[in-house]
Amino acid sequence: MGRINSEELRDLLKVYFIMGSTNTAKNPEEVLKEAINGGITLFQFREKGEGALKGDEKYALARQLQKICRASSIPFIVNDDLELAMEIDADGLHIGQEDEPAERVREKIGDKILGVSIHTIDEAEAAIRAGADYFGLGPIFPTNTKTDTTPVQGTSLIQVFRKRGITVPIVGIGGITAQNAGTVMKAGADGVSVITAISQAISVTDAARELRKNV
Ligand code: 3NM
Repeated sequence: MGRINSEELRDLLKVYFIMGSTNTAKNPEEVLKEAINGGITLFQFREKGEGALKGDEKYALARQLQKICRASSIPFIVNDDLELAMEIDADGLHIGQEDEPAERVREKIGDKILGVSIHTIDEAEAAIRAGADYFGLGPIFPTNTKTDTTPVQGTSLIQVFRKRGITVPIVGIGGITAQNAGTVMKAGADGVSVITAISQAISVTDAARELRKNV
């Protein structure tokens, strides 16, 4: 199979929905199905925060959500849990700067998709050397979902990356909605990663559809 090529990945990153059980008051499986109906292109299982599931319960939810993704050919990425990603044969893993070093993760996951959260050019260059397939860059706008973020970056950092000649696929993250997604794309992102704008929407399907229209 080999590593995914950048062009295929750019298409997958357009509307990258991230969710764990703590991000919705509804049934996560139903939310994911509705989001897929609305047109999300990629999914990340991120089971974090107060009240997050652990152990067998976490694995069971991961398998359920993976099954839903598979039925619609949406790749399934696991956040920050290499063991889980390998155990269920996820399509990829997303890691932050505080997780296991990307080189080591790349060795362990083989050709699976590897996403790395980065905030500076130095981090980006190190992640490229380590074998990252795409970058998550944020927080672009203020967010209530993650409290330990670096300062809000706005869209200008994406432009800086592109001007420096960094061609790795990039998704913006943090406070992104259907209303501001267009500005993130215009700055040079290949897609947008969103939690709240989809997971807590009154109509999940409509929210995903609106985002898809605007990227
Ligand atoms: N990472 P929402 S911001 C998971 O800046 C995450 O790296 C961020 O959630 C980063 O779409 C963030 O609800 C939260 O704002 C994104």
